[in-house]
This record gives sequence, C-alpha cells and structure tokens, in this order.
Amino acid sequence: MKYLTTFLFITLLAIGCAGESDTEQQSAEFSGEGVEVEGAWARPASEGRMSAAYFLISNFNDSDDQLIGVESDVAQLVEIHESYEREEGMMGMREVPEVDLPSQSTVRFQQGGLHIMLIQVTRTLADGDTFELTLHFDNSESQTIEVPVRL
Ligand SMILES: [Cu+2]
Repeated sequence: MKYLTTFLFITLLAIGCAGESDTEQQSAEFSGEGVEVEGAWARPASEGRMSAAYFLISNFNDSDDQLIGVESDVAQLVEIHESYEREEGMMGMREVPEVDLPSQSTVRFQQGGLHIMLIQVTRTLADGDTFELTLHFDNSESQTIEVPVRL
C-alpha cells in the first residue's frame, strides 16, 4: 500500500497540474449528436504499472447525462479519477463515482484534472499501441472507444 501511494505521488508529479475548468459551455458552432467521445489517448506504461487515459466528452443532448463507469481488459482496475489540491501546492487524486455531463457542454478529461486511471495494466502499453475502453452513461448507450497510446 505504501508503495502504491508513493507511485501515485510520482505519477502525479509527472501528470502535473492544470488550473482550467473541466467543463465548457459551448457556443454557436457546437454541433453533433448524442454523446460524443473524441481525442482519446493514454500514457505508455509497463505491464503491472499505471496508465491514465484522457478524452473530451461532448453532450449534444437537450438533457444532462453522467459518465457512471468505465471498463477495459487492459488493466486490473479501471477508475474515474480527479486530481485535486490536497493543500497548498500538494496535488492528490481520488476516485469519483460519476462525472456530470451537462447538456450542450464538453467535459475535458486532461492531465491534472479528470482522468481514467488504469491500475496494473495487463500488458505493456507502448507508444503506438491501442486498446479498447468502454464508457457507461446514465442516460445514453454505452460506447466502446479505441484509445491510442502516445507520449
Ligand atoms: Cu488517478
């Protein structure tokens, strides 16, 4: 457990901190259908270590939705995480049960913010590899996306 905590901390340092908000209210040219996941990517990791995945989720529906779960066979444990400031200058991260996807908005999963934590990856994820990630929503159908691994 102590090892894991240390490793989380080191990873966090590598992930860094971004101050901007994770949700953006969209303007005129925002168009699409349903819930769309774009720009997915994940960090490389050796087998047994940790990776994180990032993407944008846009909710084009007239009603709010929520991301309520993620699944992948590429890791022993797949969790929705958020980074937060534990105290002045000290970043931590924690699991969140769900993420709000407000109507007509884009929620950004990014380094230093919301992310998908892939704990104990079942194979080495090298730059150029891909894996599948399934996202479950409260109101929309589940989606399986292809996630490229890159630096
Ligand atoms: Cu995390």
